[in-house]
Amino acid sequence: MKIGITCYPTYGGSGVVATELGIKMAALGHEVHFIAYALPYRLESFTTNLFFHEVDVLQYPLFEYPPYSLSLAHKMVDVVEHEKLDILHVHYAIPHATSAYLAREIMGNDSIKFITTLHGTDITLIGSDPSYLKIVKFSIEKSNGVTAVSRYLQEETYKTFQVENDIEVIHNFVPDRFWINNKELTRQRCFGQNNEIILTHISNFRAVKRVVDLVDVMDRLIPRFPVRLLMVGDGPERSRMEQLCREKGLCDHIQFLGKQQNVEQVLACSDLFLLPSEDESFGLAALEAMACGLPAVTTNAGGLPEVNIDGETGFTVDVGDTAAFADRIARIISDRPFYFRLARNARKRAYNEFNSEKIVPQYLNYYEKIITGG
Ligand code: GMT
Repeated sequence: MKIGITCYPTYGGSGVVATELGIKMAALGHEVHFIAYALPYRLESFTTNLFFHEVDVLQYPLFEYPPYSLSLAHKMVDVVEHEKLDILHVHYAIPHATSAYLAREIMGNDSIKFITTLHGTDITLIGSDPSYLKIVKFSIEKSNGVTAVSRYLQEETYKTFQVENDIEVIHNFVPDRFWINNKELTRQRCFGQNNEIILTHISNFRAVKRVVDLVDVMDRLIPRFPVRLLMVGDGPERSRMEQLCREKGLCDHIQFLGKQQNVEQVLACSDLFLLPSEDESFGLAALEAMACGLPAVTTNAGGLPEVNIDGETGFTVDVGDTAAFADRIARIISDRPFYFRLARNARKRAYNEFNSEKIVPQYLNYYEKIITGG
C-alpha cells in the first residue's frame, strides 16, 4: 500500500504514534509518505520505504497568521497525485482532518479516502471549544474512516459531537525498541541503587498534565524515602514547577532533564512512572514505561484505566488527590516483592495487550476496509 501520514512533528503522543506506525508499516514493505511542517520527532534516521514531504507555509506581510491548513491541503493534493497514494491517514483532527477533507474536495470525491485518528485533546479540550466544535464535527463526519485510541475517547467523541460515524477503537502500541533492554538486570541495578529510588515523569508539561501536583507528592515522600524525581520533557508548566521546587527547597530531589530523544534510556534507569494528568485519552508515556518494566502510578482520568490496572500494574487515583498519589507510591516502594510483582505485571500487560504485532495489523485491516468500501 502507498500510505500518506500527517501528524504534528513535535514532542507529543499523537506524533509519536503516527511516526512509530509509519516506521512499522514501512518495515512491512508499505510505502509511507509523511506530510508535515517538520521532520517528525522520532523519525530520526533514514529508513527504506519512508519519505518525508515538508509543508511550505508561505509568509506574506498581510498574514498575521499564515494559513497552514491550506498549505497542508495543497501539499496533500500534490503528494496524493504524484505519489499515487492509496490512503491518507491523519493524526489529531485539528486541523489535519479539515485539510484532508479540503484536499479530497479539490481532487474529486473518488480520488482518495482519508482516515482520521482521534488522539485526545482534539476532542476533549480544543475540539470541544465553541471556537472549533462545529468544524471538528464536520471534519469527523466527512472522514472516510475514524479511529480513536481508547474506548473512553470513542465515547467522548459520540457524546461531544453527536456524530453518526462508526468509530473504531485501535489502542496505541509499544514501539519495538522498548523491548530491547534486559529489564530484570536493569531493575536490580536501579531499585534502591545508592539507596535511592528513581521516579520518572515524561510529558510535554501542558496544564492538562498537572505536573505541579508532583511537587506536593514529592514534598510528602522526601521525609520518608530516598526518592529522586526525573522530569523529562518541556512545556508551559515547567517554569512554574521549577519555581515551586526552589521555594520549597526540593531541587536536590527533583531534576529537570528537558526533552530527551530516547526516553527508553531514561526509563531503563528508573523505578516507577508517575502521571498525574487531569485528562488523558490513553497515556502512551505510561504504556512505554510499563513496557520497560516500571509500575505506574497515574490518575484514573479518561482512558488511563484501560492501560494501567489499579493494584495490578501500579495504582490509579483521583485527579488532584496528591495525598493518595504519595500514599500509593509509598506502598509500592516500601515493599520490594510487591514492587517486583507490579513491575512484571506491567511489562506483561504492555506486551500481551499493546505490542505492535497485535495493533499494527488492526490499522492495516482498517485501511483495507476503508479503501475497498467494505
Ligand atoms: O491530545 C493531546 O493532548 C495531544 C496528544 C499529543 O500529541 O501529545 O496526546 C494524546 O495522544 C496520545 C497518543 O494517542 C495519548 O497517549 C495521550 O493520552 C493524549 N493526551 C491527552 O489526552 C491529554
